[in-house]
Amino acid sequence: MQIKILKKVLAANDRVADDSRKHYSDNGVLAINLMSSPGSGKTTLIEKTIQALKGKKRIGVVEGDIETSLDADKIAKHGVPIVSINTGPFGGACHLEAAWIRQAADQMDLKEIDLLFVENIGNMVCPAEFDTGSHFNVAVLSTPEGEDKPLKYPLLFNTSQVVVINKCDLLGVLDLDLDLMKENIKKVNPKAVIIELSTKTGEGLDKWTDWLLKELG
Ligand SMILES: Nc1nc2c(ncn2[C@@H]2O[C@H](COP(=O)(O)OP(=O)(O)OP(=O)(O)O)[C@@H](O)[C@H]2O)c(=O)[nH]1
Ligand SMILES: [Mg+2]
Repeated sequence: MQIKILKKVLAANDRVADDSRKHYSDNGVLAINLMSSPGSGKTTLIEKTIQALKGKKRIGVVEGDIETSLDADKIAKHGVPIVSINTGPFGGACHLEAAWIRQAADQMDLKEIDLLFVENIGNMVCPAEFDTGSHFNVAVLSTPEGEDKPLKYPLLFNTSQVVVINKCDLLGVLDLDLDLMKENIKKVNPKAVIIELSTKTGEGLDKWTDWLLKELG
């Protein structure tokens, strides 16, 4: 019975997601869903991308968090359209559904943006189960999290077209085997585009913005 209900929820979400994807495309918006464990650097990556693409591309953000407007406040300082979704008052869901994101996006003038970032709720499990209606899923994996995470949380990595390895500035002080981390990503998703960067130093950020600009056309 529970399985049947979950299947229904996912099927309903998939329908909204497909409709939203078309809606974003029709309005000339590329939607990117960022997923990761808490603290890998999703918000920082969005902030640095806004700064890097200033004057070139117009960015809007849907910020997902269980509680607080802390991330939304950080993004708002950059003067871009931002709508925050807190799931705490509605049972504290650990993921975002396509319909909630669509409601948030509908509060923006989509004609005024080129790129919509969705920052999903920080965890490596639930967000990967729900199609958000975005065009691309991006997993952010930071170096201190360890080489094994792609193997332990495969769904996140095989539903993501891009994996950003963040906090590469820390490689010198960690015992991380970066080659093994990349091997493990490829094991669960051979087609994944892997981008190594540090939002702190800015190294590698151009590879990320180049990928975005290519997809934006
Ligand atoms: N050293 C280093 N620190 C970083 C880097 N990127 C982000 N951080 C730091 O990591 C911490 C968490 O970054 P956030 O951007 O808040 O992470 P998040 O994924 O948005 O976290 P949640 O929204 O809680 O899931 C902050 O203190 C950032 O300053 C990086 O490339 N190098
Ligand atoms: Mg964040």
